[in-house]
Amino acid sequence: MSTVIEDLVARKVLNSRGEETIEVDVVTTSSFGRASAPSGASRGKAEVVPFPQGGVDQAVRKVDEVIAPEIVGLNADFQEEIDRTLHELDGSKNFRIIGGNTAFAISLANAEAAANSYGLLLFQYLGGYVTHELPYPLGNVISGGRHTSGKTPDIQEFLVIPYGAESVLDAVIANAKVHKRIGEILRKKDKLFGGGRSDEGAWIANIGNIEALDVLAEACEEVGNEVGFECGLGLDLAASTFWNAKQKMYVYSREEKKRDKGEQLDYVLQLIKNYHLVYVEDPFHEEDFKGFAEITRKVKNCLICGDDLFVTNVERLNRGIKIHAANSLIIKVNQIGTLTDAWETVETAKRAGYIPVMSHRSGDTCDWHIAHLAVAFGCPIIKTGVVEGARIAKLNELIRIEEFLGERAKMASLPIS
Ligand code: 2PG
Ligand code: MG
Repeated sequence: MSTVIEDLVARKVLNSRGEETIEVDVVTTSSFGRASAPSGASRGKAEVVPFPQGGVDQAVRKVDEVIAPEIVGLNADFQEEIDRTLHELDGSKNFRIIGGNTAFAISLANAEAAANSYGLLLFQYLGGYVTHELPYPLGNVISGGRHTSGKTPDIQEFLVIPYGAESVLDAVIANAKVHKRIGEILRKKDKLFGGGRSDEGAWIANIGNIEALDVLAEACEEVGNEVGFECGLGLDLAASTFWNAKQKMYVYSREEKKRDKGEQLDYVLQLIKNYHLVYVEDPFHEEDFKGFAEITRKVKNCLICGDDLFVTNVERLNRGIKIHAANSLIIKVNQIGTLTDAWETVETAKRAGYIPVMSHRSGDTCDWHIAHLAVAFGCPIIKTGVVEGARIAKLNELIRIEEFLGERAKMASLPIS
């Protein structure tokens, strides 16, 4: 059989922040697959543990000494079996023994190896022949919060989603135009603006939350008029990062303002209304399921997305579904460890009418697999930045997938307008 695994090779590589991470090759009789793990800066508390004690070195050692002997000889076709084996070898509930990033890289490299063994692209192999819907790229254009330092907005990400575009290529180009336009506006506004960018390639500027939204709105409107379709506005508040549990307050240091739960709700609702936001991620801290339910009840035409809230974990998602907390969720495979786990979460989300958003991490590599996963898993949105090498790698791959699908390619439908 050409899909039998003959070798498993792990190595240390770097991510876009220059941090060490793990890359894995899965070698089958006839082909091979390679994947490397990204890493978050604003990680949810309930995420799996990225690396074992001893870091990447220890993870590589575990692959060589413990994991490879068990995986070699298995068939890459059986993704579930591979992923189950990873869980069994780890034995903990949160991958703290082998590391979630180790599991992630093996799981994904295995799927890629199987696809390559059949001469298929990953999205075709995972999604099947009928797969033809493409996601809208959602990208960060102004950074704040934990993704920056100094005098920047408290809100972590100011996002654009060109939901009126008719193709991935048009959408990706529109996002890049918005990014560029924002750079020009910031330069005009502030003579001291140095053109700095965050890990995700979004601008870092000495502005407040509202100013940043004004700049984003101006750029989206101008570019929207130029390209002839709607470029919507979004936010990732990453509210856990400025929630003070002792004081029970959201602490906006830039604004020098504190907001309790009720004030936070009013504030975000006001922003949604004033700026016609179509996407809001993590408006409350990661344990406030009720807050998510309340805001979801009160909005129309806006995705309320849970990232730190759900951490791609099906149990946490089910807890949210029960009370209608959020209507969308971030899918970061390395938050949960394996492809099988992530797929189960996506399926559960779709059954409950939640919109899954396939996502990069702030520290990422030029690994482009999430472009394939977004298409294969039927995620109508992919969140992967606008510029910067690791983001462009994924966007360019999406453009190639669109070309590959040709006439059959169709943009996904989104419940926003
Ligand atoms: C987020 C992500 C990516 P991180 O909060 O959505 O933008 O950040 O990878 O740092 O968790
Ligand atoms: Mg987030």
